[in-house]
Amino acid sequence: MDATQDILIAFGANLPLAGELPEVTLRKAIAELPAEGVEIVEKSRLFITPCFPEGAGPDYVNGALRCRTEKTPVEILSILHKVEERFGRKRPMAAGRWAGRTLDLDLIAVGNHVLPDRATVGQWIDLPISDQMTLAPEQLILPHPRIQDRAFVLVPLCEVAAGWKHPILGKSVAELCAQLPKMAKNKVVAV
Ligand code: PH2
Ligand code: MG
Ligand code: MG
Repeated sequence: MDATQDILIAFGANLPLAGELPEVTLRKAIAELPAEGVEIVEKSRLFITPCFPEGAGPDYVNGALRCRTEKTPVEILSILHKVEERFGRKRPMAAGRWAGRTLDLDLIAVGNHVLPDRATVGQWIDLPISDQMTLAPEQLILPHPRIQDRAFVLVPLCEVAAGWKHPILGKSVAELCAQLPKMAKNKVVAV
């Protein structure tokens, strides 16, 4: 892989792990990435964000990373899953698609890669909200198909990758963030 490409990772947690607060778990989990070959270039602040869907669980702590690595996208994903498992994450999640979690590490983008192809990513981007509740892609989709909707991803991402341009939507992180309702952004509060 091209080691100069920006790897964007969103992280979050809303359940304690062995009595430790989500922000403690997040800091420990992120600290494990370099040993796995994922170098952290920049880390956002941590933000408290209302659970999505609203009322489905405790607030999350969210943030974002810009990283460098020579790993492939699929290798990065498996590293993220491995670290999630070390911090109490179980797959598949018994409690459902958007259940609370002790640790969530989401691969948001790898440079301007589109995986598996533009048509498939386009379909996932356009998925109606009713289907988003029940359908989850089986293969890795890049860029992550929901970034443009989510203040809890875009606000932290603005701190580390404001200029990254979405290869399908043709907009930067800063532009996507500017498009979100003010109300949604105001609820994403730096710790
Ligand atoms: N992650 C989810 C579901 N809901 N809500 C917030 N605020 N932040 C998240 O990271 C989040 C969520 C599934 O990954
Ligand atoms: Mg995830
Ligand atoms: Mg997630």
